[in-house]
Amino acid sequence: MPRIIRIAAAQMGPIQRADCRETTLDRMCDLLEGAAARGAQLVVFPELAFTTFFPRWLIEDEELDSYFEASMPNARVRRLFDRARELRVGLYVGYAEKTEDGKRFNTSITTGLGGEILGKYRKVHLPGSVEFREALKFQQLEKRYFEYGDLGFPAFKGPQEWHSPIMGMLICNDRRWPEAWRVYGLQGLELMLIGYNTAAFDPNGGSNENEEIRTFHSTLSAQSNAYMNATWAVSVAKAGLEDGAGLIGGSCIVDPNGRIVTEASTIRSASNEAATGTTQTEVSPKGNELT
Ligand code: CDT
Repeated sequence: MPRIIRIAAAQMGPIQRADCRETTLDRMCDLLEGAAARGAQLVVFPELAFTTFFPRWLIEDEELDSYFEASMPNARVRRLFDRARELRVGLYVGYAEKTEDGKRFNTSITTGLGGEILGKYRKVHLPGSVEFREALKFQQLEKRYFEYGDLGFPAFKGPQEWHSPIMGMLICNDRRWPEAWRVYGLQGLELMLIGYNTAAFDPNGGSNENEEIRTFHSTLSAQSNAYMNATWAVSVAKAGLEDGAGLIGGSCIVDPNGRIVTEASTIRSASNEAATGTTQTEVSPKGNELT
């Protein structure tokens, strides 16, 4: 029997440092509504979805704190989760987490139809540096702001309404490391969810890799690892120019044969959908629908 779940990859456009949370949340709610109207049962948002990619800046004190969530959901983001629950849609959302004992992680959660947290993941492969690099306008300070994820790679089961898929989560740079996928693969992974913020070019003026090869590597990571682990993969970008720093798009949904079922064609905000099952023969005829 086919096991079909309809999933939306909610690629987001850029979020500027000066943008307010409410506006970003409005945008996320719009993407959620659009996806739900087209039958999505699960909407996948990017890494650090509520804010700009703040590790590119040296930030301290109050501003730094403002990027972190002390609990999830909380008052600042609750309406997204409330609406998802009303619509009976699950969410994957990446966010900056601050724990009760003051630890900071780059985290994602997946919620179920009733808003319950099905799984939580803390990013293991943190790129960048701890130290501020004086000579550079744009930093990559994930190692300064976050601790290495301490939850391992914990697979979890989706609800019966999604045909109980064995699910896993990764965050951005994690997707480039086959061991991370393999640990999930050994737990019987059927559906991998990934959010990312990947630079489209060196914002400090270097010219080592262009946007095309960066997007190719992103897609290649999803396709090759999906194939090698016989899993579906949903890989979702925050894309476009954030305060002059470019982010690739390239959001895609990949089947267990490593084939792209649907992908974003622009770096704009978009909700791309595909109905997924556990083999390529279970993909619905609407699998290639694009917004
Ligand atoms: N946000 C994030 O993890 N960015 C990384 C940069 C890695 S440098 C190859 C990424 O994988 O896009």
